[in-house]
Amino acid sequence: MTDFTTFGQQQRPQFEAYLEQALAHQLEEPTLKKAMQYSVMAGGKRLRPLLLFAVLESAKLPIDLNAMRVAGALELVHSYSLIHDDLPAMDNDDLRRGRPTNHKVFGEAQAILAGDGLLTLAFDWLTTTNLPADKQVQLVRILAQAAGANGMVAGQVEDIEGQTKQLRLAQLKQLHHLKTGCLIEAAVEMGALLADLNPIQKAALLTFAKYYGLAFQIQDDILDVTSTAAVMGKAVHKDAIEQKNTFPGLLGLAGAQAELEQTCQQAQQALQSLIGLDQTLLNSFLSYFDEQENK
Ligand code: GRG
Repeated sequence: MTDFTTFGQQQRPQFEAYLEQALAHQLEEPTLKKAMQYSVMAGGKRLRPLLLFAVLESAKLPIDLNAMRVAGALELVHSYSLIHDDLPAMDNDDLRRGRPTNHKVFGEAQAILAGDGLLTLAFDWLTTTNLPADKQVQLVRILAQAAGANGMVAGQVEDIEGQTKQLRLAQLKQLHHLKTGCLIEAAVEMGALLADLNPIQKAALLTFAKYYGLAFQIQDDILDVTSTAAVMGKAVHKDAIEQKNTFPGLLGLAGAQAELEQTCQQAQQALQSLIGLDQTLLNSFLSYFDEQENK
């Protein structure tokens, strides 16, 4: 039986080798190439590709070159979103994954263009697999809807607007559903499409992804509080809890932890309703949250 950690260790090297050679082979303009490679090849968990691969694995299907390219498209969009999110006009972050952010290295204009290049390249990749044309079109539509104006971009808008007002819990959940959940759901939906799953299996997987994405965000907010407390002491811990528009801010730390647990249970229940697929690997993706809590 493979668990999330082992699966990640097995899959990341070949996926990253795929990304590296595809970018090296396809990109021409040297400055843009460096800036795009800098962010895509900067590590990260590769969570969205791993989710897509795990859906294939649950259906006992091979992770072939088509799957690599489709998962690659997801990772390109994710990388673009992080580059743009870090820009001075957005979160104004200097560090990402322990390294200077893209705009700190290449300048703001090149970072914007690197993001533009990655977003566009993702759709190029989706239309250059060996899959039938109708599947390619469906993949393009799933990714465009998840990443676009009714998905991740809308989430970013709500996030920016939320900086000046207090959100209610339902609004906070909606914001995160758009900002991070949609792309996580797209990863699972694209996997389901590649695996030719039936509508009932697809619906169960999408429900799993919905709760998984939410759990991911609740945990990110909890870790912000607990890691700040660990590094800076209790006073900052209190400040971090009181941050508005976070799960600990709205529910308190214990309340956010209870919400995380309940959300993980809902994700698990969705998997239990899956018929005809091996749910063990996807289920183990939930243990990631326990592992992070105990770090
Ligand atoms: C700029 C249109 C636009 C969108 C940006 C996804 C996003 C929207 C911003 C990310 C900001 C952020 C820190 C969100 C919290 C969720 C989170 C921890 C995202 C980072 O995704 P991971 O953890 O990143 O999968 P790695 O580094 O593992 O790839």
